[in-house]
Amino acid sequence: TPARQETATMLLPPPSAGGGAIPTVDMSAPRGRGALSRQVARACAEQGFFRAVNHGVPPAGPPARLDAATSAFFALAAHDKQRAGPPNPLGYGCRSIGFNGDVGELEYLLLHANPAAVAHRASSIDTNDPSRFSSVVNEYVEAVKQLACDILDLLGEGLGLEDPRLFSKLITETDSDSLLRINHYPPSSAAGGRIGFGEHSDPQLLSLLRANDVDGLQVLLPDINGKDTWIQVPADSSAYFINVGDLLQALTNGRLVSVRHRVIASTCRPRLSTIYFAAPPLHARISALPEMVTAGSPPRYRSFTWAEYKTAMYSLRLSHSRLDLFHVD
Ligand code: GA4
Repeated sequence: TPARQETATMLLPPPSAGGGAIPTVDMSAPRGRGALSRQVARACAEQGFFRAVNHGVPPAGPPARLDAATSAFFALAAHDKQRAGPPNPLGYGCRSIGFNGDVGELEYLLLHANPAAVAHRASSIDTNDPSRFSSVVNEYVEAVKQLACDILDLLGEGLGLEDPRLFSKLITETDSDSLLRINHYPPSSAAGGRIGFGEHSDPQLLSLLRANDVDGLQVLLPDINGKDTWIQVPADSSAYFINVGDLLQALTNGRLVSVRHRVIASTCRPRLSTIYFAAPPLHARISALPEMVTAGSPPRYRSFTWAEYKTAMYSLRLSHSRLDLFHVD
């Protein structure tokens, strides 16, 4: 059962300190665009994960303003925060994750990234100045969406797609289903740490995470012997951590891999992270791109819509490898 798996991970040897195993990509393209697109595609194919530096989002701008607004919200009394909950699936949540019994040592805000949805939620999150809260969220979403498009275009180029902008077009549609999640992990003194957010892969196309300088994120990467190993991702508040989601794995017929990751809360300071989940519209049909299908690699997954995938994901536990349900054969 998933609950038993979670306990088991805590009994494993401590994860490797993995600064070196995590690819770092300098988004300012010091070696030119061609080299950058190949580097991004390679990281997403081999690890499904990389650290983006010189990404063009000024830390003192939208990220700092969003951190201030969300920290102020998490500092409110519990009953004030509950006004923005329960997460159904959007809104304020505390400990409980999803609808099937998953729990983690955290509280969070889950918002739809579109401005109308943000405006609708804002009045229960910042009762004094909802329009300020909305504009802080919207300007952050604009900045991070731009970075997401840059990365998706580089991936399209690096993979040699006939239409290199195909991925980014999915997330710039006005009815794109992208989300913003802000996680607040309280400090923990438990030996070995406690599960902040259990092992899972992200269902969407691409996730872009920014956090304060408190460690906790771990990714499951293949080591030199090809065996999967949990790698500790050293905190870097000036970087974005990018991971491939299930939909990008399906569209590329498995060329890009949706990485499993988790958060272990084990420090004396709270961790604050903000993740943008870039997603297509609900009606978008997901099937392997013709360029990714060859005689040697036939389609791995049956075609599905994002709406259909979401229905499956909300009916399953967090740790489920849900893309397996769509595997052909
Ligand atoms: C994991 C990635 C994102 O945080 C998220 C999560 C979602 C939720 O918290 O509502 C899910 C989880 C995530 C996948 C399986 C289901 C749905 C909790 C859960 C048990 C917002 C998402 O899109 O999928």
